[in-house]
Amino acid sequence: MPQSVNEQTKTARVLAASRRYVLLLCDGHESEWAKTASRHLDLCVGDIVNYSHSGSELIADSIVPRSNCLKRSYGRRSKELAANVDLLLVIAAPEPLFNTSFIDRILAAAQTEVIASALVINKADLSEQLEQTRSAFQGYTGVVDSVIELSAITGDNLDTLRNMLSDPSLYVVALAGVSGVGKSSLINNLIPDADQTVQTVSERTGQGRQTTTQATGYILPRDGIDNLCLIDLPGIQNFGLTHLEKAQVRNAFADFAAVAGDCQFSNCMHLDEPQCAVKQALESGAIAKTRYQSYLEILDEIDRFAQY
Ligand SMILES: Nc1nc2c(ncn2[C@@H]2O[C@H](COP(=O)(O)OP(=O)(O)OP(=O)(O)O)[C@@H](O)[C@H]2O)c(=O)[nH]1
Ligand SMILES: [Mg+2]
Ligand SMILES: [Zn+2]
Repeated sequence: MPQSVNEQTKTARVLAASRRYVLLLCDGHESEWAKTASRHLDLCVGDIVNYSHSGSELIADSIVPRSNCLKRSYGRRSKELAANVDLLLVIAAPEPLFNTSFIDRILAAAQTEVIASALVINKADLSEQLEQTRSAFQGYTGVVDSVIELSAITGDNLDTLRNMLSDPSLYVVALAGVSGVGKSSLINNLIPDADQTVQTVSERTGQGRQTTTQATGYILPRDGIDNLCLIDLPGIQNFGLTHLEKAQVRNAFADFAAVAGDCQFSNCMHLDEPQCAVKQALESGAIAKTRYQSYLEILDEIDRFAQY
């Protein structure tokens, strides 16, 4: 086997990225800061880079092609959130934090990039609020691969999540959710020394530690298999999708796509077309009204962006 190239170039996973520096997971366990070779090398958490040594410094030279990239956008600006994601965990919490607009948008972004997803309802210890919200999140069973309820504080049902994360086909799992749902609390529960990484990242970026402002990858050691990279994505208010085509949005709503074969027109956008199976599913309650509302809002946003 030819070894010459591999001896010079090593690859590493990006755990955190600031303008000119990236935190790399080298040799599967050591995290070290590296300088990016060029300001045009736009890296995000989850990326795999080729790196080399320059004196005492590490240099991130180039990017290994991504299998996918979770993005959001507003107008012409688009932001890459995480790359090479094997599973997206959408973290939610009972009312008043149950934000269907955010959930539907990030699920559409994931579906477009062919990223598997699960919905995790945290704060299940708040039983009264949980009861009030349960019917809303049960509407997601036809949308995501699984829906689980747990509590990062009491540890209730956390084993279900641990089992899910012990799947050896997973290398990168991203956690996303609006601010306050408990993403960092969950990561701290799964990885007791996660706090130390936060310290390293905030020293470099000069940012505070309370609310997560930078996407950060944490390493979850696993028995007998490769470590898992868990990405804590910052709480996001406006999850824009103006980088998508309308037809992509239509295809990204998995519950709509499941019935759309029965629409009269194969290219039905489920708006004013006759004999639309999605509209019928909406009327019968098989598809949640909030899902359809999110869909209309995303299409409307793309229209408004196209006009200006
Ligand atoms: N009752 C209850 N409270 C929780 C639970 N998990 C987290 N919290 C609380 O919810 C608040 C927010 O938790 P964080 O982990 O900081 O939330 P986050 O999603 O990381 O928020 P951002 O970093 O702002 O995006 C904290 O006060 C936690 O103590 C839970 O399972 N039950
Ligand atoms: Mg956080
Ligand atoms: Zn239709």
